[in-house]
Amino acid sequence: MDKSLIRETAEYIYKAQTELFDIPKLTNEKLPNLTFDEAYVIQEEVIKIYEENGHKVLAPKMGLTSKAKWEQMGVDSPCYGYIFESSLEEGDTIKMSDYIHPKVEPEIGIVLKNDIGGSDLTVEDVLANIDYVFSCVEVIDSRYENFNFTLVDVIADNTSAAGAVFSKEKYTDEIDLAAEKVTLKINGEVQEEGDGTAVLGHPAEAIVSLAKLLDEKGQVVKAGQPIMTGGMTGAVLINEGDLVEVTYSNLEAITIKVEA
Ligand code: OOG
Ligand code: MG
Repeated sequence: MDKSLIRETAEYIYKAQTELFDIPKLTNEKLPNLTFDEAYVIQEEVIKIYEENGHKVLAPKMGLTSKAKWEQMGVDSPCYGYIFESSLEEGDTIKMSDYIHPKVEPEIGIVLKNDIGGSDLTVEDVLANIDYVFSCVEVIDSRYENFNFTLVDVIADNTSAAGAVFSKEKYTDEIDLAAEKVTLKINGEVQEEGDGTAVLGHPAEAIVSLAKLLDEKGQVVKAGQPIMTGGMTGAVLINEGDLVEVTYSNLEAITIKVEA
């Protein structure tokens, strides 16, 4: 793919992301033969455009790490994207007007105390290097019509990253993340339930997967970044007026009011 096509495609996605309109997935017509490596190159260019516009990368995030998500989205390979400092929603409200067609998904976040990486990293290595964990709700907002995409499309679109709400609590004591249970309620009704084993068997496995993907680019997973490990359940579309309540067995509950 030549440089001008990469830039043009990244600008197309950036415009959809920031001006809030949906677009057909790239593989429909624009780039039917888009490869995995090209998709990450487009994603990198999208991130670059955000940075040119004053946004600061906060952390990488993993996506499509659970069977619940694979079944819901029809894509069964983990992938990564990035969130920005500006992606973090302050307080306990979000606005529909900031999004195209947002969905929420409960996740577990991990912060490392040391940089770790390599293709032979293990869950034990990750566990030995955790600084703290936290609960989080990702607000995903695919730029593609009806959240319809293939793996390469969603990678180019920065894995539908849009917003996130983090718990205030940071847990430095050991918590069995695989056993951690979560319930997602909307307006008092249970929509989704899951646990940490849903995330590749253990949320730390998402960091292993991230390390492998980054290793191919000669990069490591950095200390200090709040990394979301991927939806533990299917994601749920939200609407104006909704009250989203996510409760965990040990981690802090997160409540979000959806405003206009
Ligand atoms: C892709 C984003 C996936 C997750 O946690 O699985 C993701 C999507 O479902 O739109 O962030
Ligand atoms: Mg997610």
